[in-house]
Amino acid sequence: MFLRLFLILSVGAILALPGTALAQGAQPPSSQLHARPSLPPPIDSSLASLIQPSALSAQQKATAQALGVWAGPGALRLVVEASSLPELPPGAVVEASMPGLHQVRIPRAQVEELAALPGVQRLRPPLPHQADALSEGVFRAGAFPWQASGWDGAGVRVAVIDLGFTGWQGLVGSGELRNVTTVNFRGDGLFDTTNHGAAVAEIVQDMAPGVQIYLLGISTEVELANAVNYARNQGVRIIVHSVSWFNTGPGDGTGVIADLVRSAWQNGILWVNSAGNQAQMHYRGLFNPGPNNLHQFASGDQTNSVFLAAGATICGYLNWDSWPTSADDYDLYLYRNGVAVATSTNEQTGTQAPTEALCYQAASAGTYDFVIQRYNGQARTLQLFNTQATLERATQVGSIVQPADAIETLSVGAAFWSEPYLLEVFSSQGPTADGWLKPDLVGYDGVSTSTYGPSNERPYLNGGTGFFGASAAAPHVGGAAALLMQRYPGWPAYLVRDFIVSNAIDLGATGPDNAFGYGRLFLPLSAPTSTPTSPPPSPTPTLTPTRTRTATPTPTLTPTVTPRPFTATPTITPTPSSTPTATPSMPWLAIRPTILAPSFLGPQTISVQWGNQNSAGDLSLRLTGPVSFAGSVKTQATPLGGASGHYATLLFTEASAQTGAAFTLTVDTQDSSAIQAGAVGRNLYLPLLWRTH
Ligand SMILES: [Ca+2]
Ligand SMILES: [Ca+2]
Ligand SMILES: [Ca+2]
Repeated sequence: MFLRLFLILSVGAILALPGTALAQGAQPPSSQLHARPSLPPPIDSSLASLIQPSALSAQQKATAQALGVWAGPGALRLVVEASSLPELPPGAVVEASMPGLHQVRIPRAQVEELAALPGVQRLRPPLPHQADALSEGVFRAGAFPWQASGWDGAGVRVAVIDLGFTGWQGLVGSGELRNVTTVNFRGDGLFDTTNHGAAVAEIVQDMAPGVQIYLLGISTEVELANAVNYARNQGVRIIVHSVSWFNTGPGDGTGVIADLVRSAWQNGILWVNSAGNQAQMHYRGLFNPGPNNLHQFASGDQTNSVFLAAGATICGYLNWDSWPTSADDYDLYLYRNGVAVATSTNEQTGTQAPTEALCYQAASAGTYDFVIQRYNGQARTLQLFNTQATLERATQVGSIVQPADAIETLSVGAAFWSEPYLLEVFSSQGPTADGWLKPDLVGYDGVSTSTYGPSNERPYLNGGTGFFGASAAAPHVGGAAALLMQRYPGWPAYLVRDFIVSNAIDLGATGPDNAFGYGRLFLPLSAPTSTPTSPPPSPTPTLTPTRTRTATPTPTLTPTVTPRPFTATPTITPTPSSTPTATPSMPWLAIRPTILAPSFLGPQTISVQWGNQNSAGDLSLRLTGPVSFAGSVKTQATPLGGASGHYATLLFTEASAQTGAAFTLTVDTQDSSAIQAGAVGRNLYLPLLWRTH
């Protein structure tokens, strides 16, 4: 009741403003210098030049549009203030009403007649508003020149798969969202559990206003799988999933969620995922036994503490590196003042996943302590995520979430949208558990949306407002991909991905790094001079270890911003059409680097992967620079053996090598060639040159 009263008062205050407000510092207008238009008293003066019967000039039309009253050359759309609406002049139409206010479309020549009717208190434009809350990232990403050139993603289908879309109808009504199809895959039927997905979708359409957008609601991995199937059958080419999953795999691109990414990739879909906001809410370390078999997060410290507000709900997710099933048994506890307030003590006897998970709502404000105990088994590398608070001992390295760890995923970290594009402190970082570069690049956050409000141009740590998190960054990249798919309709997903990654603008440490990936999103308008460089990530199932789980872990997920309670009932509008996209069949060849941070002192594993190759002949590798294969040789050759596959070998830095010395690795098959540049003591670069013979 109080809220309703407040809203009424607020509207009243806004209604009173136009007649009384004066810009600070402005001088009051002089009636002697500016004659007032002679209008019937109910008519707002801004309408004076628009209600004459002759044709409007271009300038007057623009004025009418800016006022929000344009309803075609001969008519205006006005708000009538009247307790009850009298019988209207011929040609006038009531479009909508609420108590005391009526929206009317009326021929311009009849406005004065309407104003003279009994009971009409005022005729005016709608209250001032701006149609689009446009993400600042659209400019930073270079998308405006694309849009101006006609590349707006038209014809490209993009699915935002998220936990909820509260407010999406309003966004359609205000034009923030267009060409929308909604389908809810949630078993609970709720579509409005959070407005997170609506904000994500807004950014996709800021970047690519012409796309056809699918809002697909999910809350479990089963529903996610259904949503991905649906998207594939609809001919969706881009999935934007700003959701972090935990305890679904070891962080090496395997697991149930990564498998969904892979199946989408094999069907030609580019999957753009937020890297996660976990950099300060992640710990990784080898089990170091202390008293009572408790893990020592540091020498003598068996607690990893967080501060919680009263009523805050925290979840902790522990896993260790004995996937997919484990006989090593660890348990997770949350303590308060030496007393366990939440526990997760599942048995791991060889057939269960190596995971524990607990959630707890803090009864009082204060310090809470995560504690990990080894119940049984070997020392393992432990990984602990939480959803709520900065850890006393956080590990930024490797804080990437799932499925952003999969090579097929285009994984997007968060940089603030304004120069100098600082990495957000919470933006999850690579490498993956098996050492690959992640994220692939960073997008923009802290941006304005209708859903989360405008940016105040401050970063998160400085009281920023707007849409923060990797969740905001990912849809900038998804929208960028749509622009490319429209402009280059023949490009398979991996070429689109490659263009985006190879045109990112480097940030942070020189070259690709595990904080910014390849840098920040930017789309140069100039067409590429040749087929884009560098290879696709591996789409071949042979690269994925076969997993035979006897127990299914329970994945848990959180949106990467805090959800809000749902406020309305869901609406479902499925669309039946279907144009699946073919799987790319071009021959490809990729060199996967091990991430050699902080310095490349060798030996280091290099992996070569290929697909769609003529299987005859050899895979040939050769090196230049102060780097050798085993036996101090510069070349290797091995039979390819199949149309797809992979091969791994070791690189050694020669004793004479100077830090920074350049080297290259070239790999050839009959069909393809890949060249990788690197420098001793620095991270390797993903392949920079690639061609198909
Ligand atoms: Ca501690
Ligand atoms: Ca256990
Ligand atoms: Ca960099």
